[in-house]
Amino acid sequence: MFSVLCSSLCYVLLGSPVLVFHILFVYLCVFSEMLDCSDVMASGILQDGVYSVFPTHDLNGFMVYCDMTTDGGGWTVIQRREDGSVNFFRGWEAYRDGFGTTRGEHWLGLTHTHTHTFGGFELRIDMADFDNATAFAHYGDFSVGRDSVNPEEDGYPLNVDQYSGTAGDSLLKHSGMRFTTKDRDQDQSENNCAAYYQGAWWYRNCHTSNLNGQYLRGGHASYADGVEWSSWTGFSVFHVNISRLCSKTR
Ligand SMILES: [Ca+2]
Repeated sequence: MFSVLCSSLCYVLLGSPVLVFHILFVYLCVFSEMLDCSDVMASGILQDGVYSVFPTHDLNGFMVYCDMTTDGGGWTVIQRREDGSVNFFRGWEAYRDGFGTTRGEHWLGLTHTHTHTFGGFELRIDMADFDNATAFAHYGDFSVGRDSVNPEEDGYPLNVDQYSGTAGDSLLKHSGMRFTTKDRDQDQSENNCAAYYQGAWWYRNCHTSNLNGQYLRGGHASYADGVEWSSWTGFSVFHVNISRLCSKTR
């Protein structure tokens, strides 16, 4: 009875029940697309891999690597270093748009990370050294450019809070900072921290972590310009072999 009534009403309002069906179908399709890896997991997909996600503020969507096994799964990988195969010493446009390969070393990109972490997200950073020792840092609150009307103009500022983990905190001092690359200095140093420390990060003056720094393959004599997480690695004794930043809906 309801469907008959609805069809009649729709027909009167819009002139064609076919058009109504079409609108309803499109609506369901748009809203059944996955917002992030948590959403992919909630749909019953439990395998690590590359999936399309469509965050609320990015209806075109993009491909991400989802980790469905670590710490409950549902993690979207934002950054991965593991073998030094990809050059991370790049400029603003590369860090804004992303680079590398989703299944290997890559940076998801500041724009995608911004749209993807728009609601309440958490951040997990997993690291390993060259002796296969591992450590992690978890932040219960994470976003990039959350309060920005124009996030690129604002420099995609980082927000992190609520640390826990085994690696120690090396990121809270970067909270509130804008992103600096070798060709866009937005840090609080008189130098360009990205050029000085061979990376790209939410530098202050300059850093306690530098996970986009040079892949130096072990110990290094140079100061703080490798893949660094100072509360775990120090700055020059050895550097991080594997690093991975992941985010998940809170
Ligand atoms: Ca500066």
